[in-house]
Amino acid sequence: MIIRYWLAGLLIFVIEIVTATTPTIDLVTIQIQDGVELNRLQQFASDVDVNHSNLRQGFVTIYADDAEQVILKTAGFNFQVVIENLSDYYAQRAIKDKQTRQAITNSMGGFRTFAEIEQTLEHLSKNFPHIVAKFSIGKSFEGRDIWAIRISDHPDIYEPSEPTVWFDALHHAREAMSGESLLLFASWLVERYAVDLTVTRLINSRNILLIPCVNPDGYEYNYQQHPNGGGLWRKNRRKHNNNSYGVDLNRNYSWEWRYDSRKLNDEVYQGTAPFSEPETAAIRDLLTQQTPSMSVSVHSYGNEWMFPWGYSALPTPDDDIFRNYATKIVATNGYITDTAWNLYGITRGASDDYHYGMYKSLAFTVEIGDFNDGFWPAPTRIPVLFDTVQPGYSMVAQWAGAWAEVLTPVWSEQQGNGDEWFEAGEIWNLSLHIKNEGVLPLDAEVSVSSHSPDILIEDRSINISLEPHQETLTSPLQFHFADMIDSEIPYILDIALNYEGFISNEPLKILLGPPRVLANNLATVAVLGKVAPGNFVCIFVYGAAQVMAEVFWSLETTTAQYLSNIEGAVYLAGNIQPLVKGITDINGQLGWLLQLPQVTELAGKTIYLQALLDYDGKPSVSRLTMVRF
Ligand code: 0X9
Ligand code: CA
Ligand code: ZN
Repeated sequence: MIIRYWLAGLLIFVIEIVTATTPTIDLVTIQIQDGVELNRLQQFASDVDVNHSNLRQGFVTIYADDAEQVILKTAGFNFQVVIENLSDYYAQRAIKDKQTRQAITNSMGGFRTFAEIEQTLEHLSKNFPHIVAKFSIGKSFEGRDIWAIRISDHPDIYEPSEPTVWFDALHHAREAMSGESLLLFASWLVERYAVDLTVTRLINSRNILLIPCVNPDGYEYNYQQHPNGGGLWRKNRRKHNNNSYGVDLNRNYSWEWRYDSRKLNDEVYQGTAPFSEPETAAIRDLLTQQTPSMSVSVHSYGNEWMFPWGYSALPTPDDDIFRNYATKIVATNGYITDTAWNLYGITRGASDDYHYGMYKSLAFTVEIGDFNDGFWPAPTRIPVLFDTVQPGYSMVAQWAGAWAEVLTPVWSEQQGNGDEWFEAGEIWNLSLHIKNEGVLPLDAEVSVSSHSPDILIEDRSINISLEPHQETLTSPLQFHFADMIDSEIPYILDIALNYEGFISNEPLKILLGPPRVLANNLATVAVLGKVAPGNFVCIFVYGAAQVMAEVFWSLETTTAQYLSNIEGAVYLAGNIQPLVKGITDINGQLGWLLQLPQVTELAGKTIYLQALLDYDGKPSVSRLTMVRF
């Protein structure tokens, strides 16, 4: 039973007795002019839930009930209620959002309940037993299982010879997108096994450990209080003897942990001792057994990708390495990156400091989503937010061992006309520029092969040994281009990378002959009809009359990386067969009715179309046309 004081409009104190429900919480912003005011707020609000992520814009957000708002108002803070009853707001938003889209099946405002998380893990391990195993790493305070899955070949055993990459989420019960992102990542990986060579290499050569819900009690508590999503409980559910609850699990790790006389009901209460909580103790024990080389702890929200330290302003000895990796990751999603200290001020006892301090595991903490997403993003945002972190998760998994990255190739002409274009009869040398992006040494055998009799490549494999972060230019391989070859045709060669017992291929695209000049009669490609999986659309080419035209396509992801591929997009591997081919009619048109592939994954993706035209034997390319699914 909670007794709550309430200041009514008539200036009368009414004592309201509320049984078994928590007071409703509003989202409040407070303008902060300077450090003095921030300190004053922190004193007043030592047990109020303050989020600092907007401090740079001159305000903080507070999750405060009425009683707390009265205190703040009395103290003269310039505050504004932005959203009344935030839990309700989140739940209503989810319902509204759901009505505009049918695809959402998870019941807690679009997110999985704890029971649904258990089901998902069960299904993954039943449907993909050769690469997924589920196990409990220990029990929560209230006795729930803290589940983990390992995605690897031989998933039922821990293979110490393979590097471990660690992902965990939901230290904080209300950060719904964190756990969801790991479950989506698990599906993303297993669906690509034996389909995508890079993902297959990853699964075969790593222990990929996922712990989607570190705090099942807090998560379940939110479900009981707010079954449609929107719950705002953060900590675990340890019962203190004064009838308040919870320890902040991300303050309970032992690295530079300090007792700092926080109140029991403080949102960041650190516990009586490091690892006083069964949830963090379970993580600690798993870490000693299956120590990762890299880890990601997922939270929300803030669009941030941070790294240690959180307890100190000093840079870690590996600051350069952290920054290099993080910079590559945020190039894919536009998140902010820095040390936890620089982004959040001092935080002691957080998981990333422990992973790194104790084991030198390169540990990141991610805050998914922006201020509008909040703790319970609208369901339609779930796939979008997943796309912001999936490339980063994949990169971390790649870098956790040895990882060969093929950089821009270096060509030099040995015999030919001296210009920079590959032409019939010429001989060229290719040196591959390869970098070990991973944290473990790389020993690889590299070779290049051609599927075309027009390109003969010296048949030799090259051995390379690279320390972490080291790069090399291989000794040159010789290329002969046949005397009689069709110019203007894109050739896709294979770079085979053989290491850690697995061969993966990367495409190397080359174009023979000087680049085509855009003709005066520039052609365009148009798409008529609704671009959606399974739909029929008309593809038209408009150019000059009686011109030979072929339309090529390429599919790119929505991440920022696609920009680098636009140029030459028609030449991507797998897309070298034209989609439409023919001769434009007397009006300069060529049309085709086409059924788009029935793949839901295309939703939100962009397809590029480009026509290759032949004006009296002079080839040219059309403008690039973008169509969005
Ligand atoms: O306070 C936290 O635990 C994290 N923010 S959250 O809003 N998700 O609660 C930030 C932790 C920053 N410190 C470290 N990463 N060490
Ligand atoms: Ca394995
Ligand atoms: Zn958090």
